[in-house]
Amino acid sequence: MTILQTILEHKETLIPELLANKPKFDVQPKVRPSLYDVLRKSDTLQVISEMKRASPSKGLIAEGTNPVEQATKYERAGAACISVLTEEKYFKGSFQDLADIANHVDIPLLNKDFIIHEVQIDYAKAAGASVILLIVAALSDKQLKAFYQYATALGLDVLVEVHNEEELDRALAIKPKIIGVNNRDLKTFQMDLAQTEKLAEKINAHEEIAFISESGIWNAEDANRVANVGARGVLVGESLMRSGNVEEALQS
Ligand code: IGP
Repeated sequence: MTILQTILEHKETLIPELLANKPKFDVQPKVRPSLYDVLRKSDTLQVISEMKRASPSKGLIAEGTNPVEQATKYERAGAACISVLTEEKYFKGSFQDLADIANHVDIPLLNKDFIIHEVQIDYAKAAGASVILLIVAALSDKQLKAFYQYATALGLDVLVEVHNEEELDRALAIKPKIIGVNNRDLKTFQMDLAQTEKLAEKINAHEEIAFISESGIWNAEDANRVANVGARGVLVGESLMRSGNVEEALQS
């Protein structure tokens, strides 16, 4: 069984509880800029900075980090968007992290989780997210389309994540506005920035799509490599969580 399958099976077991309870978060309503607009309008590479305490591939990354402090640093350092992991078992995140961050920052907020049911989209919205993630490798074509429409109808932006060409073709079929190429294979954990380079041409053929590169970005060289093939943004977790100086890391 792949790690992705393991995570998805665990998720399945949590859905009944979400369905049984209405989401209740103390979040002040806020209109955030659209991530799509931010990515499309800027001519410099944008950074989506992630709050990530742990991961199945790396174990603990920054367990004791205060999410609000981290997010505030990201916002001050010029991040375009903050990504918040809400998966609890493998990434040690929570919806409470997302809600707390939502009350303290004004930029777009991405809920990073493994969505397999609409109720998770309701929770993401209630906890203050303005963007959700749909992972093509985790969904059937039918689910992908239904969840995309569901989230869009709620006024959320959707980041559609792909890792290879087959997933990209499936993503393009729903005409998404934002596509992320995950350089990490969620089935094997193998990391290769060449995935972004391989898929760039096909994505760039769709002018209206804002395309970002996710995972494994450690320095300016990595960022330039994906920017050179047309990425408008990078999604960065581990290297920013480990960096003492977020400002410097984001500016380099
Ligand atoms: C960040 P990194 O290598 O900078 O920590 O990666 C982000 O791309 C990664 O956390 C991620 C992810 C995901 C996590 C990308 N897609 C899907 C969980 C689920």
